[in-house]
Amino acid sequence: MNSSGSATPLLDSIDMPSRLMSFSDGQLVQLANEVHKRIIDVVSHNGGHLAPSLGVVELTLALLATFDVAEDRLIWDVGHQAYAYKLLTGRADRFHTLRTLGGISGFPRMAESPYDHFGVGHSSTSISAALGMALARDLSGLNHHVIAVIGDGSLTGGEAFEGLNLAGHMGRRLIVVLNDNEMSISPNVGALSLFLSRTLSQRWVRQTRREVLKFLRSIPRIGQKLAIYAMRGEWSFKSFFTPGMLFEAFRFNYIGPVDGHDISDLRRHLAAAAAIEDGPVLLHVRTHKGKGYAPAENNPTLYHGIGLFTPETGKPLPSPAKLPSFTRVFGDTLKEIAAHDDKIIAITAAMPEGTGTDAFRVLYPERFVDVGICEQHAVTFAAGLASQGYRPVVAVYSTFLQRAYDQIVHDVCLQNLPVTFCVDRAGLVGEDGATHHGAFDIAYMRHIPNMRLLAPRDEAMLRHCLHTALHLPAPCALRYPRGVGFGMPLTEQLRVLVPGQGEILQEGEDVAVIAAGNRAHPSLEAASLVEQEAGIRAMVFDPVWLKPLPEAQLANIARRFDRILLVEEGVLAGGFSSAVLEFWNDRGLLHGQHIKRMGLPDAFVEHGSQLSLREQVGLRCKNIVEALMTLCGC
Ligand SMILES: Cc1ncc(C[n+]2csc(CCOP(=O)(O)OP(=O)(O)O)c2C)c(N)n1
Repeated sequence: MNSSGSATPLLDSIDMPSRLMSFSDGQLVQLANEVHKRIIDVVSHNGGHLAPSLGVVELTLALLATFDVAEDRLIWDVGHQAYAYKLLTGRADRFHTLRTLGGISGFPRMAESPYDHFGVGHSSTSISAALGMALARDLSGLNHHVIAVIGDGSLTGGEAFEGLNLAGHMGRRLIVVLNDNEMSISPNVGALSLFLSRTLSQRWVRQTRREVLKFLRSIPRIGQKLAIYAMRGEWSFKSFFTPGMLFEAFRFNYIGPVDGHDISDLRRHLAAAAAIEDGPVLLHVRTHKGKGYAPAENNPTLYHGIGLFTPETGKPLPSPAKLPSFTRVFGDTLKEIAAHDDKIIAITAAMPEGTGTDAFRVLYPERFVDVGICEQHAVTFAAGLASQGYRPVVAVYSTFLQRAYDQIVHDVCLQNLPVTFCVDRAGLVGEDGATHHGAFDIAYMRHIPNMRLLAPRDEAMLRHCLHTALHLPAPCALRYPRGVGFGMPLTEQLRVLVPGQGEILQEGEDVAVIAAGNRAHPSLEAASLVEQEAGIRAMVFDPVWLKPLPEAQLANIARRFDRILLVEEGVLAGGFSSAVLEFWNDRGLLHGQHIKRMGLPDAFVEHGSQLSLREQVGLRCKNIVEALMTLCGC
């Protein structure tokens, strides 16, 4: 703490990011320490992407000391590493609200700050967006820099290569900073990651370079000239043996690798990159994920996205919930089923821990595939396996599966291949916000021919749904939410559910509640509350299958009830209740019933706790109670 009483005096003094351009390297080092502290402090209270953000503090400072982001455009890939950037671009006073309802977002958002030049959250988009901005700049006769910062994990996504490919072809002035920490959320995978980490050969390159120059200089008369000629070609020589070779093939100038924690070196190399006028340049920066905070450095996967923890020790705070998460139940059930079926292959797109397939990886390494951050590829790869008699299980978050829509249609469903999609984080995910909610999966899958869609209401049903999906000779998706289950026993013998057959959870005469997936239990609770409070007897029906719909049971409900409530945690537009209304309409079953639909609005829901967001959109038990009361005229 200094005499002003602040533990972060330099950080507090920054009113605009361009201030950093006049800082000495020493000041930037001090600032980096302050930024580290603030990030650790706030993330320990709010949770968030700690290790990625700590790993790029020095890089962020060097970027802001080199480029004027009031003019220059800076695009962070994924954007989970942009906490230091947020702190230094006018958001230090609000940084404590990170990821909370009404607070600042965990990802760059154009609506949040003029310094957030592009909204992100899903990976591998930065080069494409930056290239678009570079072309716009040139067409507008402007002269600013455009910089994309992309991690080595995000570089495994195909779109990144589509960007590199076009950038090399167009030859526009563009800077791509590759933040290479050899990690995705888990250690990075694929041939590319092996290629990028050719550290041994670099040492060899330096040694060889010295020896070659020594030899050339020793040649009488022409030796010195030859050495100069060779040095001119140094970058290409070096890049021939290092990762530069790859980027030069894409017609990028390549600089690096550079130590991503050495601020003065970074400044020098960023300035060199900025000076390159002819075409795109890739600056290869090596960083250590979690840098400066031992717990995160030692376990970057755990601290990639962490909940609350004690800053002094790094120890995660015990979560109040003792129940297993849907993710864990899925992972355990998959292991259980796979023990008797060696055709099952688990596939993840860079999220073994997040999807609960990490334990499967340990048991069946030869039947587990992490494809990298490439959901499209994961789906077609699974289709290939399924076409050869295997039973691929693609475990993926709802929001990321959006990317693979065409692959689901064209490669899986059109050929009716038995790929099982385990769609985690369906519904509201909470603090990660608008880029991460699983709002659209029902709407983007229910209209695809041959697709089956299951929505387990709790963790016990999740087990049966997975078992059922793996018995179907067809594509099937099951969607389940983020978070813990409802405390259901998990010992029941696995059963195969009958397609298109829902379950009446409670009988009633006054009103029917049709509640999909994780809204079934809150609906049951609401039904018991309205009975206690107003004597209303509500029937509660869980459709289980969102496709094929439980048509006979739904038809029966439409005939029996004048008041019907439909509840789902997905967008109303084109979602489950839309499907039910279409069905009732097409069968002539609508006869003036009072029907109310509850679901996600036609608007992007922002960030906050799951509870606060359910409150905001009106999907909590108490909202269901209110809706039932209103429907029944109470
Ligand atoms: C399309 C998509 N799939 C999955 C994710 C989840 N995800 C967020 S960050 C990340 C790893 C990114 O690795 P890298 O780009 O190397 O950045 P680092 O965290 O190592 O700094 C993944 C898989 C995502 N954001 N987008």
